Amino acid sequence: MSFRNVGEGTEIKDEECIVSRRMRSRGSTIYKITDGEGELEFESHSHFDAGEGLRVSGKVYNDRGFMKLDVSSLEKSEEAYPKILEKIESGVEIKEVPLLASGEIPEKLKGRIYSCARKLIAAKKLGRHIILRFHNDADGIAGALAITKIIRAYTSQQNSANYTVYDAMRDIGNLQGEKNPLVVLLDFGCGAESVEGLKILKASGAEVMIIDHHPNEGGAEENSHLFLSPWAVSKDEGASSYVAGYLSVEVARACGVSDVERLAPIACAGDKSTILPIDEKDREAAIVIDYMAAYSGFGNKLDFYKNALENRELYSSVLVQAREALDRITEDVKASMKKRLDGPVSVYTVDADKVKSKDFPGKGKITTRAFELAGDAPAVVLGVWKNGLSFRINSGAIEKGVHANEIISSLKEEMPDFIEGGGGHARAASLRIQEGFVDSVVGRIIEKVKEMC
Ligand SMILES: [Mn+2]
Repeated sequence: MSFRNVGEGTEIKDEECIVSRRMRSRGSTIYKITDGEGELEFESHSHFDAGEGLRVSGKVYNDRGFMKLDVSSLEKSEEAYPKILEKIESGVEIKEVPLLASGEIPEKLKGRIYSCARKLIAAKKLGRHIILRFHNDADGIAGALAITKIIRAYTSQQNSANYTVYDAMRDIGNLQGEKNPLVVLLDFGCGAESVEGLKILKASGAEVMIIDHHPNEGGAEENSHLFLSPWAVSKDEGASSYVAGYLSVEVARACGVSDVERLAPIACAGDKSTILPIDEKDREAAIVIDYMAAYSGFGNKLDFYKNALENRELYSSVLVQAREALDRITEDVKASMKKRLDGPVSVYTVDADKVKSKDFPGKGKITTRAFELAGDAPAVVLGVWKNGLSFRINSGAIEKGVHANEIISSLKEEMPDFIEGGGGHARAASLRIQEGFVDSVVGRIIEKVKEMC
């Protein structure tokens, strides 16, 4: 007997269900239970967790308009949870609106977008405990703003592109006692350095959703339950341009969330993607978010950004500061920029340590400024500092086969003693290098570019 069709006096016999909510009331607790189709309530002095699977029998009665169950028998059931979750997810109605971006990749991603939408709506219905970790830039933050229009989650800013073992341990610690939690990683988690952390997180029993556009260096799909990434359906170097914030907006739209579209071009502006038309307002919002993210620590909650986008005075003040900071570095960037290779693909370096900047713009943005100054001819721009470097590669060089992620993986093999880590996209990526060895790595990159074209 489905919970949906019950009336007063209906007998329920050994039905599997999940506790979707717990409410205290007059000395006892009211539990809301769902069988995936309908809901009932029962009162009990015993303790059950939200997300717990049960097998119940009893008789339905009407308590001032609420259908309640007078329980005659009740036992915990491990098998109930996956079955009912599946039932709820497949019953979620998806809003099939045309995607914002056109092309083969988003079309191929539709199924994955809908699966994420189903997962999130069902999680909301079941009151699942959700952790949402988002990358600390305009793309990750715009994406998180879109996802939190669907669900309520414990949000946490991730100031690194990798999901480390340390991150996994912290999440598992925070998830102690939560039944069937869901962890969403947004705009990070696809790098080779995330694999170990992901394996541990998944082994803990948490369900893992990754929404990311960084090249999948292996392990992200196998070590998650839902993987929304352009790299799942394409090997094309341009796949990265379907940024995480854009994908999140599509998930929110499939859930029927309105007023979320605006976040997609902001994410694109932040990550320099051209899959959607971008106007000045989007660029401004991306700068404001990036500036705030650079000055805010790990674990920052999302409301901070939401408020800034809604508070005009704060918004314009941050915008002025951010623009001034970006303008201020231009002279320093010009002065410390050198052409290191003149050829079919040129290589420039800029010494980011010689550019006066505190936390914003960071090393990546300093490299981007140099990249903008390098012109349109095929070029690789390397921002270098004492223990790392950042790549920016333009379309001309990409067409000639120079891809940062490929250079990085071969460097990791050739120079494992100096290269401490790194990764990224074909056009933008970064490396951590042992202090004192940056020059030799730059020398090797220049040789590689020479060999490639
Ligand atoms: Mn991104």
